[in-house]
Amino acid sequence: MRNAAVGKFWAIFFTAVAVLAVAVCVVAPDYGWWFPGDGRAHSTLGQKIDDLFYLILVIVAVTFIGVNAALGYILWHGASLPSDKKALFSHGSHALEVIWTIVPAGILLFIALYQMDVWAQYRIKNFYPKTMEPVAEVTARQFEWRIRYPARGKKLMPTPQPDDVYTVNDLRVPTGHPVSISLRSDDVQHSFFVPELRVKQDAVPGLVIPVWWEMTDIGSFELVCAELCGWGHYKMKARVVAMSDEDFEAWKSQAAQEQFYDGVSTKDGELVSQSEQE
Ligand SMILES: [Cu+2]
Repeated sequence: MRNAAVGKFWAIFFTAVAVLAVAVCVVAPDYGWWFPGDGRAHSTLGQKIDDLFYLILVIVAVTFIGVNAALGYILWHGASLPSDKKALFSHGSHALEVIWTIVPAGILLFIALYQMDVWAQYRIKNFYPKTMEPVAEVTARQFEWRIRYPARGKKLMPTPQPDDVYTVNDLRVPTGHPVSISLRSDDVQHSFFVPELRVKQDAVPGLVIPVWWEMTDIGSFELVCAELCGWGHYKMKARVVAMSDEDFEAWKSQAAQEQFYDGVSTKDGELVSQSEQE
């Protein structure tokens, strides 16, 4: 015996769940629920990656709404039938099977081709920006990020130089033009992940991997390790600090001065020890 009221309740219930899911998705970008930080990508390529995400989301949403509308209709229709009416038995439909195989295959092929441009810019050297400033070498190790910068006005060399500037867990980069880092690992496999830039790259022992991006905003962004690399994996938290060109250069001078300070400095031509300064 069919109970029409119960049947209609479920029809409404399942439709309401789908409507709620769609509503949550519609407001999600405004609340920053999709993406980390304030919900915006802070790199140029990151914004293109987000566009791809939203494109796929729209395709999925249209499918979801279609499927749930059909489900709701069938539940409601079934509940409304007279209780002595027999159910219709179907062995399936060949034509339908073919359609719902070909259409998703076509959509997947479209996505695969459509995203190739962004993928190439992200990963293939020939498609990297022509003017790209190598700012630092970033070495992942258990359990921190060691960063080596060339001295102010100098180029980053593949091997350490006497006047290089070093930091730990503090990656400074200029904003508004493409920059790159050389990513290495000292021990095991790590992963360089800056969620707010949509940048993620494995650090592989023995390889020097260039990673580039272009900051769109000044600010401080979380850098984490995204590859379980040992007991202290969770500790590999650092910052990427995006600065203006002038601030970046000034910071570099300052950092070099602090690094090479030997406890004695000259003031009016005299040697002054650190304790005599304030
Ligand atoms: Cu790690």
